[in-house]
Amino acid sequence: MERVITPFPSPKLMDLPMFQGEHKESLYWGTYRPQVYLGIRARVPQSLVAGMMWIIYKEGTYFIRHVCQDSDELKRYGWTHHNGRDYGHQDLIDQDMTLAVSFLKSKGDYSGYGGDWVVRSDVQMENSKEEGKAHLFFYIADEGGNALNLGKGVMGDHNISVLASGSRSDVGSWELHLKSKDDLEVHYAGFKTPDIYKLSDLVQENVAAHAREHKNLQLTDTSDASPNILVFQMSSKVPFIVDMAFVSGTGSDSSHVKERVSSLTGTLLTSQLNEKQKGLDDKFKRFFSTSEKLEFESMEVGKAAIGNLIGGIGYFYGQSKISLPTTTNHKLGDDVLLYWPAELYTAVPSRPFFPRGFLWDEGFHQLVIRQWDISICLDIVGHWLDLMNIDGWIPREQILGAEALSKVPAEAVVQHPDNGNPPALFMVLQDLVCSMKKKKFSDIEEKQISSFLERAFVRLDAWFQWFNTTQCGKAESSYYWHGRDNITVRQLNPQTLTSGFDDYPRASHPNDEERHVDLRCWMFLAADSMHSISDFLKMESVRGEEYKLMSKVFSDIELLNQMHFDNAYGAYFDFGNHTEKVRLAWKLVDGPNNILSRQLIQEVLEEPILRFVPHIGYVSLFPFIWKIIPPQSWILEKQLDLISDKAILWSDFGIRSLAKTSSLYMKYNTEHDAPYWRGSIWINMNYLILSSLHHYSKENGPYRERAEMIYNNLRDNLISNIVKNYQQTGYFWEQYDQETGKGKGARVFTGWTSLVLLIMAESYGNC
Ligand code: 6A9
Repeated sequence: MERVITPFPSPKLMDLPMFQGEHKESLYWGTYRPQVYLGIRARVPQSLVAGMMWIIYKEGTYFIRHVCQDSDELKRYGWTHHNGRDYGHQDLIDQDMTLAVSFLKSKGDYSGYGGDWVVRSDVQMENSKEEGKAHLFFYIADEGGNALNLGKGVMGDHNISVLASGSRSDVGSWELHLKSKDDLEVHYAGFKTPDIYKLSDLVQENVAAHAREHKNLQLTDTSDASPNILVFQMSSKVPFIVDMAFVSGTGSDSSHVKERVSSLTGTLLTSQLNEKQKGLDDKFKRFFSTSEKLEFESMEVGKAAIGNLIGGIGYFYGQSKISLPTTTNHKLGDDVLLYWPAELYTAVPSRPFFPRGFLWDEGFHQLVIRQWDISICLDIVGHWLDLMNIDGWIPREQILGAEALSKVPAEAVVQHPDNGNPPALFMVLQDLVCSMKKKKFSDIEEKQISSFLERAFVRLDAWFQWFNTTQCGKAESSYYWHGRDNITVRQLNPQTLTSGFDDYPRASHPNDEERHVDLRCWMFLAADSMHSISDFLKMESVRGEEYKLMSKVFSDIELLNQMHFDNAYGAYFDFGNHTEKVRLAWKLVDGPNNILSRQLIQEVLEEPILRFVPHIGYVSLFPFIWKIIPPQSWILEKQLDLISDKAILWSDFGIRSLAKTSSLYMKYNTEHDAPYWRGSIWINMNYLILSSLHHYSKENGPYRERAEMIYNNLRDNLISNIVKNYQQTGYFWEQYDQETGKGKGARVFTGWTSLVLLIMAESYGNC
């Protein structure tokens, strides 16, 4: 077998006892399909999956809603509340229809493995159309292809509520029940197909075919034998409420089913939901003692931030596509390998745009999640570390399974084993060690975290070594993100996707002389974390000592300054083969079949030389961000100058990714690639900058007060702008415009933008 697809040969974290038994069962079912507006599944490769659709009437046409799509233009949706375990609430506002959806899980004496769950949908409409009718669809599908049985409740008889039933090896016999006080018309269709992700189209076609003949919206049964998907349509005058209850383990003691269903639905459900909601609010108050300064509205936005991040957690299963390393000889078309089939439980950056795992994003997500539920945090980090191959590499973007694949353009699917991505998970691990030292965890939690770290150690060590050997630079203790394109003439400045900062300007002419200051600082974080972990675990190993030394080297200010500090600017820079005199110009270029075409081509007006790359922005703040600069140093003052200067990095809405003074500020990288990390405000980096300002505002020194003042202003700016955008648009955004404060890029970006909650709570994990 090729090395790149060989798993790291040490016991898996997910096999630890702490992740078995009750823990595993308690997280079995969940809203683990963030890619659809409502999707439920179990954390198992071939699960039973459930989900919801509805029909909306817009500009003379009917549309089926199912997969989260920005083009659906919902006014608002997302989990305003979710505890990651047994309760969630989401409001979806589509045209004049409001769908309030609650999810609740409960494990009773007679439940099968993983317990029972219910989805309540409460449908309201402002101005009724088509006689005020609404159409909801609820489906249940077996990924394993097992046939499902139709229940008698499809006839709409309120006394018989079972819609579907079946049996599986994991949960035993199960039944899906529908309960509603309202007068519902129920229709159904069964389908047999392994491509569950194509269900929107199947339902759309089915309904449309019927509508053409009969002029009404109604699902018609297909003649598929032994269907593995059953779709139920419930139509009624609005307003109406539907409870869909899933009970398992029904085979052994069917006499209790009726009772169980009624305790999960109707008024009994209402009171359970109220109780859960109250429990969640209480926990929120206990966990995030946000300062009194905050208004009630901001708190609600903070709650939605964590609700969405946690409600967006997904479970994925599949095989990544990996390209063979460039050193291997291979035939064309032979160059893509499949990683081993793997499970991933992870939060996601954005449900409509990027509903899948991203390595460095996850480090930021876990800063929030670890405060809410440490077991969920460790479970997620464990899944990620188990994705490591024998070389210590973890693929950056996880596109697992047909459903995930269907959302990504072919050219973006393949992961390259030479490509890194910041080891941001160390931020969480270091934070955990630090909190343990301060005795912030219970004894049981501390035991679990310790055994987690003990087992993780070899993997983390290998991860560090992967960076240390594959991403090192020519000069001693220098590093650079390998894999930049040094042939292309199409980009103004060749991208560095690996760094996470995509188009942030680096040396104009990539070569092996490059030194990237952000990566060197990530190495510091990694070495420093490894040192604290080995120290905490009292490992008398040589490795521990080595990490201590390395972290000293990486934080040696003299050495750092020699390699990255530009005295003239008073700033830290990348180093490399560079010229500032590069632009894009239209040129006639020879294309296929000797056809000339006009294209935007990079034009270099001056020979590049080895020098500092003079762009001030997020990358140049890394030594400040990791608190390497001594509090007494004049360099700290310089950093504060750069940060607080309106003509450079400061804006009323947060710190810009790239200085206004940079030659590439807000520049397109190609004709179509708009600036991304070339000016706009990103919340993950603003959080780290705040964290550092907070640190320096507590350290004695000549700049303490100034740091404090900047800290307070920046924090206020960030909170008020994110809250304002949330209130105006109903969404969290991927970035915020540095001139207007307006959210931009992907909306429903509930990944690292949710750090706004920690900003509100002034929680920076500084030890
Ligand atoms: C390409 C698009 C319909 C870009 O948040 C995830 C990442 C960050 O890790 C990275 O730092 N985002 C940032 O620069 C989004 C990346 C999306 C790439 C997907 C295919 C198809 O989507």
